[in-house]
Amino acid sequence: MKRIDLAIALTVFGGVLTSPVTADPVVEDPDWTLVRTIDFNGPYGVHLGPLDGRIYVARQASTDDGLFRYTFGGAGVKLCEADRPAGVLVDPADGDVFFSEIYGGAIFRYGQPAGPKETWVSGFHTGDDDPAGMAVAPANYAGPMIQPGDALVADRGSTSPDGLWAFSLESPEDEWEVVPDDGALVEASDVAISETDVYIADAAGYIWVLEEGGVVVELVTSEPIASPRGIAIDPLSGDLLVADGGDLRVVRIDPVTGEVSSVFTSFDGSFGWAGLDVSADGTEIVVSDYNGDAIHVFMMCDLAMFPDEDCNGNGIRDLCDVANGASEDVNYNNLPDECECVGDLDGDNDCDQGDLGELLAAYNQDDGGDIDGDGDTDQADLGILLYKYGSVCD
Ligand SMILES: [Ca+2]
Ligand SMILES: [Ca+2]
Ligand SMILES: [Ca+2]
Ligand SMILES: [Ca+2]
Repeated sequence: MKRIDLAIALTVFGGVLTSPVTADPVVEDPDWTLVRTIDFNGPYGVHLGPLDGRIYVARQASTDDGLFRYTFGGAGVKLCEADRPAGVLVDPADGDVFFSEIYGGAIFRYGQPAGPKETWVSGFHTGDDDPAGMAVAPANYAGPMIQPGDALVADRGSTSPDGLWAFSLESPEDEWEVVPDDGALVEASDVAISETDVYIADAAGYIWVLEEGGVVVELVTSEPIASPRGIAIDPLSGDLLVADGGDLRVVRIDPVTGEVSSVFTSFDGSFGWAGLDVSADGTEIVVSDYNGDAIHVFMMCDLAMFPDEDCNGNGIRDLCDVANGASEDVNYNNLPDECECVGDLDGDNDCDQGDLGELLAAYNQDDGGDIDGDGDTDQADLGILLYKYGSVCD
């Protein structure tokens, strides 16, 4: 694993400040590789976009708070300002981004592709709320209390009302209480939803399972989890992945037997709320190390599992090539650039004047010159084209 030198990319595309280098966590599960560590001041909630394969992260630090987006191989951009944001969720239906702000006690939507930030749920209980981690019920959800497509948010409510709330991703100010303040939750930080169950990470040392009527029952585990702060469901095994802020590790929990095993250990600092996510295909995990000022990206890189994902023939899964910096990916499509003709908008196998003309014709108009895959033609696309200008492809 190597750290990416972001300075080069930042010079070309603009970006965000980085912070000092931290110690790397230890990978305990041989299926996984730490492919990249992003130095990032104050990462809180993290989320892997199910549609665009990008990393969404909430910054909660002393300065420059906001919602950010990183590509696996590239630099980050700040999408919008936020005031001490916590959890992040991307709507799998349309890519809209939702994030919670704990002090104001509200949820906001950042519409794709370019915003703006809008208030989505302005209040839960009367009094101080602390909405944190969120999740959306999958299309085949058949568990208690909510319907497929409904979202849940954990309301930590440290010294004030807490609970679990549902809300709609389709219409604003459409929220309803699922677990009330007088329920068993103590410091609900994050939530995950399988096809059959809702699991709540409680930083006071519990994993809860939701039942009908808004009752929660503790999941008994083979060893204590000191402080669950982030939770996600491994789509490959159905296991729970939990960021344990007490013992600074990520564990796997079999939800049937309660058996616990370590996946990653020895993180540098404590986790924020909702600081863990796994991709929809189960082969990428991101973890935000809040006090360590780092976002860690883990992937399954064994080519035996991905025989069709080695376009550059180097024996390593291409996504890992991109993330660990072995291959450039200036157009952010997670495909090594040596396998494609970046900047060739007119399809004649080069990047030259003809391509520049197409880009300028679409500039600030439509996606006709969209090279970085964010649905528009703007300065970022022009920067990539100029970077590749004059190249001829095989
Ligand atoms: Ca490869
Ligand atoms: Ca590429
Ligand atoms: Ca061309
Ligand atoms: Ca673009």
